[in-house]
Amino acid sequence: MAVSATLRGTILEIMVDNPPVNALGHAIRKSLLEALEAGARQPEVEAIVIACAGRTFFAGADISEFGKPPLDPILPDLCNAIEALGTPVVAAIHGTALGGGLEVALACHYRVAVPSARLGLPEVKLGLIPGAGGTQRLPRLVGIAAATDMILSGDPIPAGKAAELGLIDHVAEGSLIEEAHRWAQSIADQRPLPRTGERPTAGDAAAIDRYAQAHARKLRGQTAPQACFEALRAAIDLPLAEGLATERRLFRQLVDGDQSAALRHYFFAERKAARIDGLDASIEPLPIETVGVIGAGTMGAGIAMAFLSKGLRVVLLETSAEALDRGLAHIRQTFETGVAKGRMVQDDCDQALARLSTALDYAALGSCDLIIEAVFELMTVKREVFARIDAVARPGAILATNTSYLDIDEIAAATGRPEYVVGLHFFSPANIMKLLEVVRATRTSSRVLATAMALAKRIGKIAVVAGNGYGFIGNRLLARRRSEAYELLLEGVTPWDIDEAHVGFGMPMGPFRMSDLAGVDIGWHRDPTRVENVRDALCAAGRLGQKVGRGYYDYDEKRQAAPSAEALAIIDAFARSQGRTRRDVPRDDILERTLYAMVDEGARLLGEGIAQRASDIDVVWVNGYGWPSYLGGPMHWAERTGLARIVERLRVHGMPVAPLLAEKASRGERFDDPQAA
Ligand code: 3H9
Repeated sequence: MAVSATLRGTILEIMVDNPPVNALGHAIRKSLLEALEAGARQPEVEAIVIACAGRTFFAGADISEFGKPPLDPILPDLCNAIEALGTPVVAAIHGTALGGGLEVALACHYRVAVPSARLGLPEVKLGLIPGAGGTQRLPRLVGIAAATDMILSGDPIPAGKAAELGLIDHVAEGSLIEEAHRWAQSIADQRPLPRTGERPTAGDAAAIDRYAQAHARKLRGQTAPQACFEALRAAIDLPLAEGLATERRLFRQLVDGDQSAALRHYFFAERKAARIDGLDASIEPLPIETVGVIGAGTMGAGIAMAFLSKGLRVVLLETSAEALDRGLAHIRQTFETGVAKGRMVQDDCDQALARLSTALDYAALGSCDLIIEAVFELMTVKREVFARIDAVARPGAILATNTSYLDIDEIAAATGRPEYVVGLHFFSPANIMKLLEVVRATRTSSRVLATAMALAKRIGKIAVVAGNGYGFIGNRLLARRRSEAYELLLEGVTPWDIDEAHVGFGMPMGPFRMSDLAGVDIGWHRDPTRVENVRDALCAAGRLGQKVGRGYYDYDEKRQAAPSAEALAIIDAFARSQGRTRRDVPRDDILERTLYAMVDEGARLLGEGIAQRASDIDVVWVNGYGWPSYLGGPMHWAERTGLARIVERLRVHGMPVAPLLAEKASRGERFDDPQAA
């Protein structure tokens, strides 16, 4: 039985057991309501405790039910029914009380939680507002300012903070169930029951306006935050019943909209990315405790920090003491800033630094379980480094490369153990960015792959498996977008027009601002006499990007970008040297050509088996390249746009169409369905 009721003395304990996270699907809602109503009818029941079995209290509504017709009792009705009961109800919370789970708890008359519990309303991250009373009950309990923070950020708060805010009544230091029972007993005869309707909302709309102003940039383009603001205003202005009706109306609009569909797609996509098709799930990962990192530049230091902060030991190797000192100083400063900003406690910082050792000699890597190189992106250099690692690494150690484009089979061939070689493509700054492309080379063993995935999870990364092909998943799409953007430049479109179109679409930055920031010379052959594309022309003129104050844009001392006449002249001269003539490009074509090209490239990745599934490509672009999550990632967005339309427009533009894309479009099929098993 997923919902069971046990009478202990005069307290009825309702226990819900719906693994893995006690989502409030239809069957649970129905049984829970029946159990509550039956309990309230029993004269001997003085109070009711609702608790959950397994690892967590309710993690919210069942997300997979959204987009389908709602089934009674819907969650708002269940919550209203709980609050209306004449018998006091106590929520006993452990793990996470999220979304609809917290809303059930808010509808209860009292809340008891263990210190490790976390409480939150993450609906905004799914493109929704809390839809079962959260926007009305939470502000009436904790005030408008705290409720605005919780609802708009979507981030959960710990039990201690929740107790301070009055969101929970008692922190259970001992056994949750026992303390919840005692608490229930202690309040059993208190009347009137503390119900939401009787409470005014503390605070005023100024807190909402302040939040909206402070986060305007982050919330740009999204529908759910605006609806959250409106619902919160209703909590100030309207009586409870009307506020709840406003919330329901807004929730319905959002749940049927494109943005929530995209964010829900993304939620499942991220979880599905962890699965490797055809890999035996029972394979035990290899134990990894000590990681060797070669190269202490920005990337190497970032990778070292990613491991250090999650409890692993790191041996950092460089070719000179100066380079090591620079890397060490960078690591120390980053950790100390983390402490100063409250992201890390001093003790953890000290321990992380204590787990770090440095070396100038490869022999020091001999005891490492995993060795990862972050050296210069050149095949000859990588192969030389791998041959040296191979000579010192212990048998069974994993040898990883952080290359972003190079052929890993070729790198692996420099060793005598290609089955132990894998790509671990971190994104910069590696201590912050969540994405990790795990690249499976031809001979990478299943166990090494399984170890890489497990390790990624351990250090808090979202790992996506890619096959060994130029640029893997992320950079391959990036390269395709870039080459189409270069084409547009040659036809006379300015870099700023292209950037503006992408920012208007929802990207944090356009391709040319991004190139300036990363360095226009990334991947440049460094021969100023060899000018084969726009990038070469700019580099030859010393326009290497923001670091030198000039790239596609000119930068002032405050790093403010201004369109550069000189860059435009260089592009123009290069276009003429190629015999290209300017033409009028309609604004809509900018996005069509650059983004549809990416979709086409994504379809090629699927066709070649470099990406396992379309949703993996979405996870890479949302996490690594700032594709707005509310547009679901390029492949989901393509499906919403219509694959047939994309194919038609690619043909109009005279651009190639991948066979898989043409096939899916002509059959009216999707790429794949991340909710499917
Ligand atoms: C809501 O409540 C709306 C209401 O306001 C109004 C309604 C009218 N539903 O993340 P994990 C699955 S909106 C369905 O790997 P963890 C998940 O797909 C909801 N499935 O575990 C995965 O399946 P699989 C607001 C769900 O320990 C498995 O459970 N709530 C749901 O790393 C394990 O998940 C949220 O947004 C769900 N609600 O993290 C909370 N949740 O194994 C969403 C999980 O097949 N959930 N699954 O891949 C989470 O944030 C995390 O799952 C949680 C556990 C922190 C709870």
